Amino acid sequence: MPLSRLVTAAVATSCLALLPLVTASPAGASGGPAAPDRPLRQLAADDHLRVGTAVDMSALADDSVYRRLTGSEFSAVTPENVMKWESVEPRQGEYDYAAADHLVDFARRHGQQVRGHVLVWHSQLPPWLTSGDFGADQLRAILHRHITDTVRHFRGRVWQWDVVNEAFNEDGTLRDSIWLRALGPGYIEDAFRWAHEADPHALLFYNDYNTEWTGPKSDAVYDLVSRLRAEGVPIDGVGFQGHLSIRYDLPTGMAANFARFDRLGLDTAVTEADVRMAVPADDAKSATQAEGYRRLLDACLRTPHCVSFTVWGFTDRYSWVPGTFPGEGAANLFDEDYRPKPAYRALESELAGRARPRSAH
Ligand code: 9MR
Repeated sequence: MPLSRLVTAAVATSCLALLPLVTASPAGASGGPAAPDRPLRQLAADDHLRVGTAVDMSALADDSVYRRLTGSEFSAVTPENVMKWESVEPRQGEYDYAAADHLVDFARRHGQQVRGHVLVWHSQLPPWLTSGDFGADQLRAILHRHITDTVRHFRGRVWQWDVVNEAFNEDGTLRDSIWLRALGPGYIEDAFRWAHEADPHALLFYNDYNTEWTGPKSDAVYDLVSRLRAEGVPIDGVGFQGHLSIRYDLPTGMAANFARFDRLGLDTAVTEADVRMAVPADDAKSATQAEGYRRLLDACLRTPHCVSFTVWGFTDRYSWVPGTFPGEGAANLFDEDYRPKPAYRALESELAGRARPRSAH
């Protein structure tokens, strides 16, 4: 994708009609924002789609408006951080699943599915593991045990697992990581086999970013999952994270890219959608952002077995973006005061305007 072309005002003006229809009171104030007419989860159900959000557990505990919208707007949740290795096994052999269990219980009470995130990743590993000076055999045993214990713990309660996350570089080569270095590329198929043994009913996903469109990275993912399918490795789906920025041209050709994975017999999902911008936001940027969200959802809805569309947080009040991209933010569906943005309205009208039939592989 070309990196430098700036968005044009033409895109911006086309969406100015999508003004927020409801107003919000600040977080925590009694009442909070009026609920939209039909929440996203209801509209998505008509299209046989789960609509999800990543959940920040501190916000869920402390902010009643956040808690209410998490339950009312979404039919799936992903723990933003609390199922990651550094959270569930901060000291070797001492598991702490309390925060993740709390979210899984919340999901059950609200009729939501859970995306388990994440089993094998190069990031957010506990220090005992990264500085442990383990040999290859030991690391293989440690990884096997982590996958087995964690998937067993949530057995029957997690719908989809991100088994392997972000294993590729932008040029399609395998990312250098503790796992690749010690175990070689075979760690990927081992991880899927071990996860399947621990919960044969969970849907097992490969998940990555900048793979929504075709290019060296998504081609590499395609080659990998084609081979895994051909070899009978238990992989069920591919997740496209969907972290976009309006600094670049919005991606095109996403539906065609998703379709080739669908044709392999795999489910697909948008797993971490957000569309960031240089702050402060203005009407033109918000309209471009809305179009970014709309395109991601459109690609999913056009793909027969795209089973869920998850946003990586839903309010600008809590977002990973400003901490990672200084000067950027405002990436979510609701602003910091829980006012729905044009992006929310774009998803709403996209969901309401479709009638996607149920489809099974
Ligand atoms: O949103 C997560 C943030 O709170 C963490 O600090 C960060 C650490 O790497 O991870 C963020 O979530 C990432 C996700 O787990 C994998 N894909 C990219 C996400 C955004 O960085």
